[in-house]
Amino acid sequence: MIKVLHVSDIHLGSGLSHGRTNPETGLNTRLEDFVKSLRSCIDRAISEPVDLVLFGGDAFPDATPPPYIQQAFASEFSRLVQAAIPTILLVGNHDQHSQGKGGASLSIYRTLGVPKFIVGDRIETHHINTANGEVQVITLPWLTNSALLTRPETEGLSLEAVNQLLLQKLQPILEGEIRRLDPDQPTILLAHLMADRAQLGAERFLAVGKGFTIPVSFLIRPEFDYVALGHVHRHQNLNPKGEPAVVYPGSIERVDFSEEKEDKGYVLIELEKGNTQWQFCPLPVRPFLTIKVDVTEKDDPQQTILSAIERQKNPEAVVRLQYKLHSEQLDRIESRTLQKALSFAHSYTITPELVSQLARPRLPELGEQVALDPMSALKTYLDNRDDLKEVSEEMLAEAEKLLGGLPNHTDQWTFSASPN
Ligand SMILES: [Mn+2]
Repeated sequence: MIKVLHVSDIHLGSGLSHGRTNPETGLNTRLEDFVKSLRSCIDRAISEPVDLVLFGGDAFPDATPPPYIQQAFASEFSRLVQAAIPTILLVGNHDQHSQGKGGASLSIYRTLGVPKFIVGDRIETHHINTANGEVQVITLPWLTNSALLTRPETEGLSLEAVNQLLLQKLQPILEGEIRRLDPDQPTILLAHLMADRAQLGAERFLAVGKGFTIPVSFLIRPEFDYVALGHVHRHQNLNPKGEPAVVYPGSIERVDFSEEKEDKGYVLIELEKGNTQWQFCPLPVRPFLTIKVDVTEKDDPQQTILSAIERQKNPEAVVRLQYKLHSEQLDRIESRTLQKALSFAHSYTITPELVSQLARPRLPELGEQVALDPMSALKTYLDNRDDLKEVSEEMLAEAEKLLGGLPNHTDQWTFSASPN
């Protein structure tokens, strides 16, 4: 049996706005939190010890992190070098220059020839000799259009068509790797991708729909004993009822408030042909807390907010207070008092939202009796919005494009992953 630790989406240097400067170290406390989480993962890898560490990609927010952040990452991973634990660093979208190939922020590990370290920046099968036997790992880094397609091939195509084309190109390449596998050896696919059935965490906001989506059926193959994924920040297994497990460990710390309710951690795998087990190991990460109050109906809005804060006092938490009020309640809120009440928190933000008391009247042209096509409805709306006058032409043109590009069927996916 081969023990593997699978960790992903480290994003060291993200979410610094939720931290403050630690006077003792001069470092942002959120960076320290992320490093602490990473340290726990590496501690576990060494104490087990595992035979192999797989990093699923996205080391930093971008391909050119400042040196002190690079260093924080390197000092943790260098402990695996000392322990002689083989490690694969897969290249995610945040590790690439937007147009370039290769893992810009991770390629240094290959350049330096770090012993037993592999940088996965292409589709390739690695045969790794571990203390407990050999294991095969196919690396599938984040794919951009330019990795497999040329410009003339994609010109004028819709996003969906490019997606299909990319999959058609990827399939025979992956198939080629699979055919060359040794059927007796345990095998892992290590991939940074968006799978079609994944439930999104913060990645929805981090990657703004630039990439393409791969059907889970494409990844569920009897040749694989475990599919190690990176990219989506919410931990999940995309093949809960079958083999192999297709697992996103998720990010190791909360990158932003969209991850407030998610558990964070890494995955430990006991890899054995035909009998692979895995478990999610949670990390004790910093709590995020949203306090939402609607005081529009309250006689004492300030006290209502203060009581809501009082119920939630957790000095470890990153807190955001969001409250709704009417404009005439404004002078009954003292922001200093609110700030003082929140000063227990690790950090906090306050966002008031003014609720207008005049409900916007419906445009008579858009009443219930009138049936309009989407373009006429948008035009009517824009005709009534003087503030949008300057962009209305452009908006109409873009809307036309969007509507024109819509497929006339609801079945969005027709790709088949069957071997033939
Ligand atoms: Mn990613």
